[in-house]
Amino acid sequence: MRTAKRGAFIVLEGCDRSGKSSQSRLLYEFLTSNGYPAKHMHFPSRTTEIGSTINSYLKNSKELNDQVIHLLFSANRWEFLKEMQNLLNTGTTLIVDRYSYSGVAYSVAKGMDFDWCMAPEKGLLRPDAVFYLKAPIDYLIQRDDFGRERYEKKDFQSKVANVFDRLCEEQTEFWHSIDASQSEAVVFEDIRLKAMSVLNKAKHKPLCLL
Ligand code: Z5A
Ligand code: MG
Repeated sequence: MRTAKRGAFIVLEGCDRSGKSSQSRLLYEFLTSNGYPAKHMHFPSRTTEIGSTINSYLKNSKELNDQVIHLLFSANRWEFLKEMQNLLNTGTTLIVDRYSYSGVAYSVAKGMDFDWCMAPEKGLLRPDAVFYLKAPIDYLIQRDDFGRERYEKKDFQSKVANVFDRLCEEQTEFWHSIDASQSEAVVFEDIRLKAMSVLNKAKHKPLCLL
């Protein structure tokens, strides 16, 4: 893979309502307004055929077994692999709202095997950094709109948080835990500083695979 001045691959992960979409948007806007080529992406991408099936499942209008929906979430990321690779290799930084780790966390929280859940992610791009937005579930469930979709239940979210905690503890070289209970501006300042360091380091590093 090319190594010259590529863009950085930054992922935001965390439980529902932890602020991933708000913070990834702020980071994207900060980068583009300061002259850094960047693209903001979100998984699941509900725009493809696979994404539309995932949307129906999340909105409780379609039933699928746990293995099938797990593989569809993964397939949805595979749909974008080439595009992501091309963008990174031509110098665009990707700010991605949820990725493979959400895939693993939500399925493992249902009781599925960790290694089985990780297997279909193998061969996708590995992020340069994962910003894990962490806050107590009791606090997050008070934020707007919690409870509308399938997984938005307190006990389930606590199980999801346990998996994210485990991933963060095991992958300290590129996971960064961020205190998401602070104000939006304080959280963003933390993310912005960390992101700039990631951008500088990623420039000359080869892209790695999961
Ligand atoms: N899922 C899966 O199972 N497998 C997979 O592989 C993938 C996903 C990729 C949909 O995801 C579901 O898909 C999700 C996981 C599963 N589970 N559920 N349900 P989604 O990303 O489409 O979900 P979403 O509804 O767009 O986002 P979210 O995670 O629920 O929220 P968020 O993006 O983390 O938060 P936000 O939208 O930025 O903020 C939420 C609210 O809090 C909003 O009113 C903000 O103004 C407020 N907020 C944000 N930050 C703050 C601070 N710092 N202080 C106070 N208030 C704040
Ligand atoms: Mg969101």
